[in-house]
Amino acid sequence: MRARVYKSTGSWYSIKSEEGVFYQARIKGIVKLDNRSSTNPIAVGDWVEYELEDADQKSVMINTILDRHNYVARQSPHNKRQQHIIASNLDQSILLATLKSPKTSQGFIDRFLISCEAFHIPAVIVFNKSDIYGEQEMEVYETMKEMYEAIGYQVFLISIENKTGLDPIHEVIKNKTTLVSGHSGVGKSSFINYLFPDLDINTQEVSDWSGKGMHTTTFAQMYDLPTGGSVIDTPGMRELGLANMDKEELAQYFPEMRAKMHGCQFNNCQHINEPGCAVKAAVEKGIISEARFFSYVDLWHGIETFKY
Ligand SMILES: Nc1nc2c(ncn2[C@@H]2O[C@H](COP(=O)(O)OP(=O)(O)O)[C@@H](O)[C@H]2O)c(=O)[nH]1
Ligand SMILES: [Mg+2]
Ligand SMILES: [Zn+2]
Repeated sequence: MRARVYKSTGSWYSIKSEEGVFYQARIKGIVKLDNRSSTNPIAVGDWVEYELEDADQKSVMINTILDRHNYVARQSPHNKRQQHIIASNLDQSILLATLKSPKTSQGFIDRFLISCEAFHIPAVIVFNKSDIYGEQEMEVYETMKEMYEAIGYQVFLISIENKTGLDPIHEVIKNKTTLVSGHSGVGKSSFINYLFPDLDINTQEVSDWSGKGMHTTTFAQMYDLPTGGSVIDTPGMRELGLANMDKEELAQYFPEMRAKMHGCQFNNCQHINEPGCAVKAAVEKGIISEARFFSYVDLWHGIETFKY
């Protein structure tokens, strides 16, 4: 019997069967693991096979993980070679960004887009908090919109506070599995609360019971939309990692560079200093945005050349 994973705490999983029934499930002894370098065997979004262990259906066991179409992962903080799968089987990822309180940098947006390209997940950029944007922020927004749309990304402007700009977002997420990401403070929880008002998720950080520290859950969770489709909330996630990316592959994840690099004189051109570089020629002609190219150069220098 097949089900999809809606929540994973590492020790138990909330799964929804194809008949629409939710179960709390555990992993049976040996589960086929196709991703051995991962710290977590089962992630939100996974399709699994399960069995009911006893007649009263209290004990549900997952025995197989079906192949993932795609997934997003971040590097394990404990072991650089291991990755932690955040979510799988995604149709797209929405990056919530803001141009004020807090300001999302272009570098952050580009790193996110590159990760999505590397994970084969279409990305959508949604700028929130339009209600507090002045003339200057609106100019930045227009520039960014033009720049990202020119290379194939959808860009939207919303205010969750004022409930403006949200109709196109409903169209974008309808009947799809969407991962929501973004910096802390951009309105992810507010967005989830807007979509699912019955959930009453806390906005901002909440103190834990001891009152000593700030506690936020880091478990990703999937919610079904009334219009069809589902949304995955990842409370603890700041950014997707560029884990294990080689310098040589980086340019591939810039769609506008990908479109030009076949014209470079050297087929191993890194588009930094090489003669006959079609990418740099396109930057000089204004066909490729200079700001995006600077992001590339920055990231390229940041990737360690040392390989395991
Ligand atoms: N002005 C304004 N504030 C917003 C908007 N959306 C969310 N906020 C506020 O931004 C703060 C952070 O929101 P939250 O949803 O907790 O962000 P998260 O950290 O991404 O989950 C809260 O005080 C929200 O009320 C918006 O559209 N406009
Ligand atoms: Mg939040
Ligand atoms: Zn080149």
